Amino acid sequence: MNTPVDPTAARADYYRRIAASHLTPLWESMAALVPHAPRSPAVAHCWRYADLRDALLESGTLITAREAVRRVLILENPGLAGSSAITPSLYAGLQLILPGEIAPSHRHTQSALRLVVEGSRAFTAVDGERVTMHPGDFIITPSWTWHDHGSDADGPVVWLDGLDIPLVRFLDCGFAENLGDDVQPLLRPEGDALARYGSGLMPVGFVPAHGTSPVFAYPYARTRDALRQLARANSVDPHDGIRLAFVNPATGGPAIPTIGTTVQWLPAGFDGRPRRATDGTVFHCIEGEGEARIGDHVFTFAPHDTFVAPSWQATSLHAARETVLFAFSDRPVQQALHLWREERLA
Ligand code: 1HN
Repeated sequence: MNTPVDPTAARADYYRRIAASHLTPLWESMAALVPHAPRSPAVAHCWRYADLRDALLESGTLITAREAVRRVLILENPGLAGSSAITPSLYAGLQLILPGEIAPSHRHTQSALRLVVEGSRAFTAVDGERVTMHPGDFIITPSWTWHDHGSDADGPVVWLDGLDIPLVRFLDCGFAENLGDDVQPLLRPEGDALARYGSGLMPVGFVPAHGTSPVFAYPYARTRDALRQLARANSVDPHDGIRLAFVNPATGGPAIPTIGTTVQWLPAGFDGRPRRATDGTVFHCIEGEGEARIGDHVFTFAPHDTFVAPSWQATSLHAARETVLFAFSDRPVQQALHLWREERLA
């Protein structure tokens, strides 16, 4: 009689032998590879500005913007330690610039967005045009455009950066270069892009140079006016309040091809219904205060706080006061690939 084979031991021995040839058995990992529904390694988290502001300002005593190139504290998802990512596809950070500093000009294939958090009269130059920053302004650096930052402010200026760094890393398509000079030459006066492309008008025969919105700065004053006007219409979505997407006026599509960006207004006392979607989303409170319920987590948020809702975790928003939230996600990428899903819950 042969000794019966212990299948567990035989398999373990087999896995060890094939591993030497860089082979692994699909049947051991199939369920994890093809889950029934998204099980994001990212976790819900809230970064409270009041808790981190001192540390951010302290970075200004330790390194200059020039030496750092970009003086940023990365908002790293606790579930994605070591990845510099806030969701599996997106990066976020808080950038500090002090009076008189320069963050030198460079370009990269990663797209970037800025949402100004505090301080006025810092500026960024993008592709030959400068824009002065004010709190709540939404500013875009399209893929492969020169950009540098500076500050004429008399105090610190901070903004939230969002980039598609993890996505570009995943696709192995990143390129970057330095201009060599600190600042790029300015080719147009400030305000040119907004007048030319962002006033419900468009140059006759305009041919876009790239997929990103030619309006590279969306001033908060205009955004806030639009929300103020719409708030009077009394048609508030039970899940989203009044939620508008920043768009490329040349296409009607997203302002940034790889990053969906929205602003939403919630009335005082708003008790939002939960929804979940496959695009893990970063929220930033511009005004107001409230509570975000994300999966099993509950976070209270106040102005300048940033929180993240991972893919497919039910999320509801509740406003103690009139509230404005900015948000960004990889939704345009998922939609282009026909992968995006949403569920609106009761
Ligand atoms: C970058 O260029 C900026 O231009 C901010 O402000 C953050 C993170 C990684 C790589 C490039 C900026 C960045 C970045």
